[in-house]
Formats: sequence, structure tokens, C-alpha cells
Amino acid sequence: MDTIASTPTHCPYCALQCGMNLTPLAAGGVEVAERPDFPVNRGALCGKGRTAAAVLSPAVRLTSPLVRSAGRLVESSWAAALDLIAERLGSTREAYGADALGVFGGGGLTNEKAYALGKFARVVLGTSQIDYNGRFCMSSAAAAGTRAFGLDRGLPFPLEDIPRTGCVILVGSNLAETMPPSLRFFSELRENGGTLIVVDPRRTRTAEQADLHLAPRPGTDLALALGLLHLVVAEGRTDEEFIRERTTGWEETRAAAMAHWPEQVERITGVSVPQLREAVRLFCAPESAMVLTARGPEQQSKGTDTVGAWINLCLATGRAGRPRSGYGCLTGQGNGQGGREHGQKADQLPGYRKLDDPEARAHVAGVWGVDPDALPGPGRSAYELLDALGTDIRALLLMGSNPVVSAPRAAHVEERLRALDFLAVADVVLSETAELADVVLPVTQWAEETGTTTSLEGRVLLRRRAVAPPPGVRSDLYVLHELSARLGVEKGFPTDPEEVFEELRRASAGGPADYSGITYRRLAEETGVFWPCPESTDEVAHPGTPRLFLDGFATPDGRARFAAVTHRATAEEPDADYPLLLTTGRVVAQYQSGAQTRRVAELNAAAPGPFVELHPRLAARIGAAEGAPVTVTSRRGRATAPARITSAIRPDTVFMPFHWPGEGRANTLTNPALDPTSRMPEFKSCAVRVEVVGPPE
Ligand SMILES: Nc1nc2c(c(=O)[nH]1)N[C@H]1C(S)=C(S)[C@@H](COP(=O)(O)OP(=O)(O)OC[C@H]3O[C@@H](n4cnc5c(=O)[nH]c(N)nc54)[C@H](O)[C@@H]3O)O[C@H]1N2
Ligand SMILES: Nc1nc2c(c(=O)[nH]1)N[C@H]1C(S)=C(S)[C@@H](COP(=O)(O)OP(=O)(O)OC[C@H]3O[C@@H](n4cnc5c(=O)[nH]c(N)nc54)[C@H](O)[C@@H]3O)O[C@H]1N2
Ligand code: SF4
Ligand SMILES: [Mo]
Repeated sequence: MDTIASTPTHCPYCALQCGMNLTPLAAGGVEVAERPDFPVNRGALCGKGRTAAAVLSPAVRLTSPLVRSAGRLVESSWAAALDLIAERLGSTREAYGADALGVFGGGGLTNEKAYALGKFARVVLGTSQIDYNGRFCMSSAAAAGTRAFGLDRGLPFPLEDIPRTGCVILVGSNLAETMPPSLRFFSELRENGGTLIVVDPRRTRTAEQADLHLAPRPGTDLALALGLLHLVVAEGRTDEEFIRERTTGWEETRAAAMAHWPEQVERITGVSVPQLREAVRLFCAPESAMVLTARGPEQQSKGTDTVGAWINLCLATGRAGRPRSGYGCLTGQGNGQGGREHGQKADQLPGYRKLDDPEARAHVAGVWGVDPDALPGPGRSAYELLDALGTDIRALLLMGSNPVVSAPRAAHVEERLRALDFLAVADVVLSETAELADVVLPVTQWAEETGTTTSLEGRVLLRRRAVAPPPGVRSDLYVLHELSARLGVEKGFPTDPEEVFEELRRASAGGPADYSGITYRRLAEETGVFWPCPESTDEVAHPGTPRLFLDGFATPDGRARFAAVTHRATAEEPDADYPLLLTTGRVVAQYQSGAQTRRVAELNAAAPGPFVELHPRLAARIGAAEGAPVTVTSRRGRATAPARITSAIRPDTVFMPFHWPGEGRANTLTNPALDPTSRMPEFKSCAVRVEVVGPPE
């Protein structure tokens, strides 16, 4: 028998987009194997990637459309399910207007799907009410990056630059658990004599690798960054020539930093003045350095200003727009980067264009063959959209997210979803959100379809189809094609991903995220292409842009902009009733809302359920015992999970992972206070109290 060829492709989960080879097995199932030629992970995979094929099994996934009948979801034909969705969307629009229709997308969707979903909302439904879960992810960093540099691409350099810089400050990233294969770049940095500073309220597996670990109170990174900048100025470590030649706004920023005395910063953050001094010394001594942020400082009601303050530190010391130096954000979801570029965001058109820019509207409307005036304006942000369900928004199409578990103030969001007149969900599995739907559509996933993703490096990659989907399952592109036709738009929604990508190329041409020089053929031959990659006018193809800003920033005058930010408290500071701060995050063996990874036996064995991390002193004070249940209460509700007692966390802080529904759902507690610029909710700090659960009556 011929051996079945293996297909080189990429992991379905996080933004590292590790390369892997997939081989269908004769006995059924799919083997995941190393793919050493992909330079980012060189064959290494975390447990989620290694077991990803388990979710391809029909045993754990949806294989037939489901329609609600007499309160229950029952199997239906595709035609009947699609007819019903089109009919309900159409009648809702007739009764209440186009903005009564909502669309919610996801950063795990391929570029093709994100593009088609944004176009579907604006062209077919005519609604402005579209947003996606990326708003919950890196939107604060995106806003700050755009403000400072005129362009937002997560990392402005490839990961391979990390080992060659002198010092990295890693702020609120636990990449030893969230992107394990990337740890290699940081180990190599240290082997090369560079240093690593980790800023995290917990001594995580990542912090254990650091030369210096700063453990601030959650929500105080803005003060911390200002305190470091204060010391940089006081110690005469600014790069005056860089500030003069390549930036604007220094004077105001300098003044703001000088108002944050180290002793005052110590009081706010809990990080001691000697530690602040040591951080400045490590960061400023070498010739090059980087600051990388992730969700810790970003998922705050002041996330944009906080990231701005870290960027200020880079600019004042000349560590941006130069080789081996700069600020970067570690994007999260598989297509967290591309998903924020092509139009599923409320204020955005493809190519990272702005929906309120007349030129951008004219260009994209031209590609779409519609009147620019027919395109709706910007809509609500993700949480605001979910909050409006059942009132202003009467029907929702949801693709690629599970907000019942992952949205802030989740019990309220669940109630809003139930209040809808009509909910349609396209998913791979019957997620907690799909369980509430009127119609559920079973869709194909990564290994069963071709499409592109854009990794945290800004590297556009081709994910290839390696196996046939189970019968009964169709692609997201098929769903949008069929719904469009039923709603009277016959053309413009092809089911072939390459055809969608060809249109995306044209729509993105000339925009900030220009993909027009990228083709499926190139992606098949190269290990990805970094955007911007405009179409070449001569014989030689544009090589793509691994490193940004070396010749100037993407602002009109080519200079980076300082942000004169000052510290402010979290939206909900502890008080007598809620004396502790809750922060939330991830564990290595579960992914996001857990919809996929909770269906994998090996991962469940490694991370079977939620827990509450608390310091031994706090545990002793409330009488909590290791493994015994504790109840965490916030102004939104309560959650119960076993205590995990560890001196790795600050005594004034508790931590919960957010991967589970039910009793231990962390998001029952979280505060939907929004950042005024990015509209990012404050997932990383809210006031709570913790109590032991008494013995059963
Ligand atoms: N295993 C796994 N990997 C994942 C994911 C997953 O769900 N599971 N999700 C992917 C996605 S979408 C994302 S966005 C990334 C997220 O990747 P990370 O940002 O690394 O993940 P988190 O655990 O949310 O948060 C990181 C750290 O922030 C710390 N932190 C909390 N509050 C603060 C604060 O106020 N300041 C600072 N400095 N730190 C704070 C937490 O203690 C935590 O260790 O991971 C991606 N990779
Ligand atoms: N408390 C707290 N809450 C958080 C965070 C936190 O740190 N703390 N982090 C936030 C962050 S950074 C993020 S990114 C969000 C993520 O939270 P969610 O948006 O809920 O993310 P997932 O669990 O990845 O949900 C993706 C859903 O889409 C399905 N899916 C996968 N691939 C496809 C596809 O190709 N098509 C379709 N139609 N469906 C697909 C999956 O099965 C799953 O049900 O959570 C946020 N919530
Ligand atoms: S690190 Fe991310 S991309 Fe790599 S195998 Fe794990 S989940 Fe997949
Ligand atoms: Mo994320």
C-alpha cells in the first residue's frame, strides 16, 4: 500500500502558530508529527498542539446542524437550518432595522473567514453591529502601538531577534505556559549574556527563568513604568539624540514621569526602590533592549495608557526602531494578528483601514462593488455589543467565540444571550454558547480546510487541508455563501478560500496591513511572508517586512509619539467588603474557554478543573486548606473552586484560570469596566473576598 503523504501545516491554537506535519492514519485518526523546518518552533509543540487532532474526532464534535424545537436542540438538514437563519435575520431586520442584527467573530478564524464575516455584516446584513473576541485580547496594545508608532503589528521584529538583544522586560506574560516553545528564545538570550526581567504579581514558571522578577499589585503597571522612566531621567540614562531626531512629545511625558517618585511608586506597586533601580540598570546597560507586554498589563481599564507608558520607556532610552530593540505585544489567538486587520472589528475595514476614513470606504466599496455611502459606520465594542443583546440587538450570528465562559460579567452576558429573539452559532463543538442557540451549524476546522493566519510576528502563514471533514460538516465560508444567497446577494462570497484571499489582497492593497504581494503559491514555498508586502511593480517580488520602523515610524512625520500618561487606580479598588484583588489567566493544558481542550482526555487529566491560587498567609487567615473549596465573591457574583495554596502569589491577590464554565467560572466575578480608548474590559483586576465553604449541612 502507498504511504499516505503527510501535510505540513500549523497548530489550531495560539498565536505562535507552531509548524506541524499531519498524517491521516489508515486505521482512522490523524497523527501530529514534528515539522523541524518551521523556524519558530523547530519541531517543538506543547501538549495542546500535540493532542490537537483529538478534536477532529466525530465523537467529540458537532456533525449535524441543530435546530431548537420545543425547547431542545434537534438534528436538522443544512437547507432547513440555513433557511431558518436567513428567514429570522431577514424578518428581524424588517421589523427593527439592520442594526438590530449583531455579528460576533473570533481571533481564531482565518484571515479569509474574518474578511468574509466583516463583508457579510456590512454588505449583506447592512449592520454596523459587528465586533469580535480580539477586543478582549490585545486591543489595548493595538491602540497604544497605533498611537505611538502609527501602526500596530504585535511584534515589529521576528522572535529570532530576541536572543540577540541585551535585555528583555516581559510584562504580564506567562509564556512558559501560554507559548511554551517560545521559551527557547529567552533561554538563548540568557545563554548569550542577555538578561530577562519578568513583571508579574505571581512567581510563574516564566518568572522563575528571570534574572529579576518584579511582582507588582495587579493593575499598577502604569505606575511601575512611570517609576522606571523617572529613574532613567534622574540617572541621566535618556538617549537625547534619539529623542530629538525620532520622537515627539517628550517634554510633557518627562514631566508626567517626574511626578512619579520612586518611593511613591513603591507604595502603589509594592515593588521596592532597590528593585526599580536594578531593573533600570539591567535595561539600560546593554546597547539594545526590548519590552514585551501580554495580557497582564493590557487587560485593564487603563490598558492603553499602561502600554503607552512602557513604550515611553523604550523611546526615552532609544530602544525602538533600531536593530534588536523595540516594543512588542505578544498576540494571543491563532490568528489574533490577522483577525484584527481584515474587518471583523467594529471600526475597521480590510487592510487595517478605518471605517470612518472616506478614502478607505471608497477603496473597499470599490473592491466590493457597492456604494461607499451604503457601508454602515462604526459599531459597538464586544462587551457593549453583548450587553445590548435582547434590547437594541435582537438577533445574533456568532462564529468562533464562546462568550458564556470568556466574557466579563459572564452571568449577565449569558442572560443577555438568552434574551435574544434569535441566536445562530457556527462552531466545531457544542460550546456553552452554542447550547443556548436556536440554530447551531457544525463547521470544519484547521486540518480540514485551507486558509491563512498571521502569527504574532506578523508572519502570514498557509494552513493546509490535510484530512477530509466528517460528512455533514461544512465550512464557515459555505455558511456565509449560502446565507448571502438567501438574503439576496448572489455574488461575492465564494466558498474557495484562495478566491477569498485573492479579493482580500486587493482590498488590503495600499492599506497599513498590505497583503497584496502575498499569494497562496508564495506561502506554499516560503515559511510565511511578513506584512506589509505590497504587490511588486517589477519582476522582483517584494520580500515582505520582517522588521518595521528601522527607517522611520509609520506616523505622518516619521517620528514616534510619546504619550503623557499618568497613573490611575483600577476601576474597583479593594475595600472592607471586598478586601482582595482577583486576577485571572491561563494554565498550560487548557485553551481559552476550554471548548476544544476540555474535550481532550490527556489535557483534562493534566488540568481537570478551576482553582483559586492564594498565599499561605491569606489561607491561614481565612482557614483555607489545600484542595478544599473556597468561594470567591465579587460585586457581580460568586464562584467556588478548590484552594491552591502557594507562596508564588502576592498575599493581597488571588488568581483563577478562566477555562471552565459552571460553579468555578472566573468570569462570573470579573468587572466589565472598559478602557476608554480600546474598550478592553478589566479582566486582570477586580475586588473580591474569599471565604472557606463550610461543611455540608
Ligand atoms: N495554555 C494556553 N495558552 C494560551 C492560551 C490559553 O488559553 N491557554 N490563550 C492564548 C491567548 S488568546 C492569549 S491572549 C495568550 C495570553 O498569554 P498571557 O498573557 O501569557 O496569559 P495570561 O495567563 O492571561 O496572563 C499572563 C500573566 O499576567 C499576570 N498578571 C495578572 N495581572 C497582572 C497585572 O496587573 N500586571 C502584570 N504585569 N501581570 C499580571 C498573570 O499572573 C499571568 O501570569 O495566551 C495564548 N496561549
Ligand atoms: N477572566 C478572563 N477572561 C478572559 C481572558 C482572561 O485572561 N481572563 N482572556 C480573554 C482573551 S485574551 C480571549 S482571546 C478570549 C477568548 O475566549 P473565546 O472567544 O471564548 O475563545 P475560544 O474558547 O477560543 O472560543 C472559540 C470558539 O470557536 C470555536 N472554533 C474554533 N475554530 C473555529 C472555526 O474555525 N470556526 C468556527 N465557527 N468556530 C471555531 C471553538 O470550538 C470555540 O467554541 O477570552 C477572554 N476572556
Ligand atoms: S505553543 Fe501554541 S501554537 Fe505551539 S503547539 Fe502550543 S498551542 Fe500550538
Ligand atoms: Mo487572547
